[in-house]
Amino acid sequence: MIVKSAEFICSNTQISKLPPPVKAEYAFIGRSNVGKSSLINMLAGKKGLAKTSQTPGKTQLINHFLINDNWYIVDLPGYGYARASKSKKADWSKFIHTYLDKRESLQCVMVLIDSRLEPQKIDIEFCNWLGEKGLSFVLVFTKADKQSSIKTDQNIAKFRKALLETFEEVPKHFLTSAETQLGHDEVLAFISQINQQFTIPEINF
Ligand SMILES: Nc1nc2c(ncn2[C@@H]2O[C@H](COP(=O)(O)OP(=O)(O)OP(=O)(O)O)[C@@H](O)[C@H]2O)c(=O)[nH]1
Ligand SMILES: [Mg+2]
Repeated sequence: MIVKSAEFICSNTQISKLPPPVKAEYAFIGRSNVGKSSLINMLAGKKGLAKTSQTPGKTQLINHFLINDNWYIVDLPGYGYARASKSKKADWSKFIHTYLDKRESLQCVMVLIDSRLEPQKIDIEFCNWLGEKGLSFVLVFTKADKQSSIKTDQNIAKFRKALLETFEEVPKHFLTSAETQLGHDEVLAFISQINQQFTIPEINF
């Protein structure tokens, strides 16, 4: 897929104010600072589209970006931001879980995992929650440029093994780098394939 246009549509804290669920939508989620906003910019080919930061906790809203006038990328706040207050963490968590569970047009959750790290409990737990809810998801390993491919492969293998404790089959995964554009074509091809089968969901108002 070639991205011809990418535009910011809206930021929200309220589910009721999201754009109508009439276009295919892909949520990008993962731990704070994993590289969600950077990956979105890399895929969209537009550097300043989603705001990135070295300080975790930058993205605090549900942000919709319209790609090719046809489908949405959604940038979500990271989970596990240690310095947020307990009540704020609980608020975000409830809000994100409600969004993921209820959004009719959500086609796939892109779960971002830092490829430099050994499996983290919080990521495994999040995947397990998606599994329990029956939401389809893929794993997107980020920051592949930061270490040797041997190390990356080891971490991916460990993560897949950890998921096999609760899943019969491990979901598809992608290896990416916002720096080198690794994974750009593969992730967009995957999304394009799903888009072709998208039909507007029936909504009960
Ligand atoms: N080397 C390298 N650095 C990256 C990559 N992706 C992100 N970063 C850096 O990691 C930091 C966090 O990136 P963001 O894209 O803001 O991360 P985020 O997941 O959106 O963070 P929050 O919105 O705070 O949850 C920034 O300093 C980025 O430049 C990558 O693929 N390679
Ligand atoms: Mg962000």
